[in-house]
Amino acid sequence: MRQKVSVIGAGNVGATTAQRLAELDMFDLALVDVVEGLAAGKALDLAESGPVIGYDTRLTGGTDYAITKGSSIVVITSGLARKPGMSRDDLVTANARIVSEVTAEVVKHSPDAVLIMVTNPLDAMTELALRVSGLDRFRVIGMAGILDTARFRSFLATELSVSVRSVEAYVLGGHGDSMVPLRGITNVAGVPIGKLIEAERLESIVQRTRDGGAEIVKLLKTGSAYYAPAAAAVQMVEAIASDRRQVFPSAVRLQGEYGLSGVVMGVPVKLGAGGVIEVIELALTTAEREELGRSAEAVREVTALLQ
Ligand code: TXD
Repeated sequence: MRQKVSVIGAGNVGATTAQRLAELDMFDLALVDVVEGLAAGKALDLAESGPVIGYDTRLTGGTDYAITKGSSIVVITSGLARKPGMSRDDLVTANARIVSEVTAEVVKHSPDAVLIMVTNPLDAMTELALRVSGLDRFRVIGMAGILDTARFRSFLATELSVSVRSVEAYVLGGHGDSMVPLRGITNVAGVPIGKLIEAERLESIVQRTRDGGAEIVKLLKTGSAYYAPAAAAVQMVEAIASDRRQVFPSAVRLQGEYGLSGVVMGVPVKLGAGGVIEVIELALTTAEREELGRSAEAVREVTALLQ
């Protein structure tokens, strides 16, 4: 029997995630959205793509969480996306209501699921889902670090005219303006990035990474990025479902790691069966450690709005 994966929210990120998952031909999929007909229609459309692409993924869509019963992984994308001029944090009140309601329904039908959170503000919504679900901190994981790191890697690859595959980097911290690209360990085929790009230029690439989401919101005008976010969420699903034990930056609640506690933010984690297997502690420079501390403060401020 195939593992069941559910995607909540059949909007841009949710539907694109479902499409990529369907094409993997590994899972049974359920797609839920509050808008009548939206998830059912997209699930049917995706099922009808199977004969052309060549997959047998069984897809169900609807508004009733009964279709998600027995999921081993649930990706939560439901909520409002940013409009031009809005910060991710502006979404907190509206999305908190949606994420609480959705998380409660999800765990009622799949008490043993691993939850991958996507809704913004990401770190606060992951904290909220932890509280509502009562699940272990290693089973409720936020997707942002893979995306932020992918943006950084893609800008560096373009700058140096080298394959994205040869650029190694990590972006840690909160998913917001305070995110922390680790300049110290970023390298191209082992050569430190500081030896390849002069400091001022590197800082402008770091800043473009921080503004990567806003750059796309400004271009699209009616919504935010979804191809790269969906690709990142699917990479997490695959690593967990196949117990790959691959290390990715992801948001988890810290309990002493990196000297921080009681705050959800992006750190490198080993993803495998059951979610996070361990948090990896990288050796950071003093400046990076300070930046991470400041990022934790920024996340705490937004998370405090939840009460
Ligand atoms: O890095 C990241 N984590 C992110 C986060 C990258 C990209 C997008 N990010 C956030 O994900 C974004 O700021 C939003 O908060 C979510 C979803 O973004 P998306 O672009 O998919 O938004 P859409 O297209 O508006 O889709 C949201 C769907 C839409 O179909 C709504 O009808 C549905 O969510 N929705 C609900 N579904 C179920 N239940 C409830 N209550 C509900 N409310 C809205």
